[in-house]
Amino acid sequence: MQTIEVIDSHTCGEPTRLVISGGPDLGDGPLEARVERFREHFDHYRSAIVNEPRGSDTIVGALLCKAHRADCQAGVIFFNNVGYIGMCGHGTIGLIASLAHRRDIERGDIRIDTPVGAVQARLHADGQIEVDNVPSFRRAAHVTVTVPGVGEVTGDVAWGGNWFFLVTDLAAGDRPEWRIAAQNIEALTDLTWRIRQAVNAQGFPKVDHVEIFSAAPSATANSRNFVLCPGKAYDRSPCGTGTSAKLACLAADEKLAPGDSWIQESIIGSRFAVRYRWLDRDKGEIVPTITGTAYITSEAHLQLDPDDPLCWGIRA
Ligand code: PYC
Repeated sequence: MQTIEVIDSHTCGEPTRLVISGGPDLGDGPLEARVERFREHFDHYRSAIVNEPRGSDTIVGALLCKAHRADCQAGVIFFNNVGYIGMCGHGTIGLIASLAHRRDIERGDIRIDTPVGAVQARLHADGQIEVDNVPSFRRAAHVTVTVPGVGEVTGDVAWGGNWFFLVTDLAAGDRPEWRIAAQNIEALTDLTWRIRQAVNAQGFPKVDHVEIFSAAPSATANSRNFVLCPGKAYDRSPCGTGTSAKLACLAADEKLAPGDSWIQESIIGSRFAVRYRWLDRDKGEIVPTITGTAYITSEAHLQLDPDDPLCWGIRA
């Protein structure tokens, strides 16, 4: 019987399953090469760890690895129900909380290697975790796509560690079912899935997350969002990489000054506080900082029984 040691946590409601030991041996080298090895030769581990019957469509897996970059103390590869993602904001907060829970790290700074760059995390005494994300930028502004059954939708394409299409307030017209509210999750999932297909077909094949924004119901947050992840699950958290992409757009439009706080609320009402600094103003590149908290939900040893016909998970 093979076992995989994991720590489960949630960040603003979005789960992370950190693999401590028993995961695939991806060898050494840059993390971008190791994630390709994972995809090509060990994808059954991804499915065993996050898919049913041990997991669910919502769980983001995080394989703890040795760093390749000399200035990093640890490395991580993130994955979900359908594949691999570059960076993950809620997942990094979950990783730090889990390492602190194991007493592997103390309060202070830790630099983490990922397949899309290094990120700097800080664990504070009150449990708050800050993550300086990878450089983020807007690739294209005001892109209009024709979405079957919906009509024309205009949004921005931006990078925040993953590729996003960001749309503001589709319910402003006469479509109350697209209001960003928990009772509309099914309609919002269908809408954002259609938008993603249209965006992919109409010039941006790499976009794998779609994010819709509106004003927040309370004056204590700047915005509420609904984020569709690549495997059709919605993000319960405000999405760290998505909010980084949003900050890049706000910075480019001069709607938020460097250092000013932005409170991003998720569809379930959970929140990240975020800010940015310019990295290269001419190129529109910012460094976003995401602040949030994660809670440990379990420590477990996943059992991989060779007699179990669903040992490697139910694959879509
Ligand atoms: O927090 O960056 C994030 C994220 C990506 C997918 C789910 N959460």
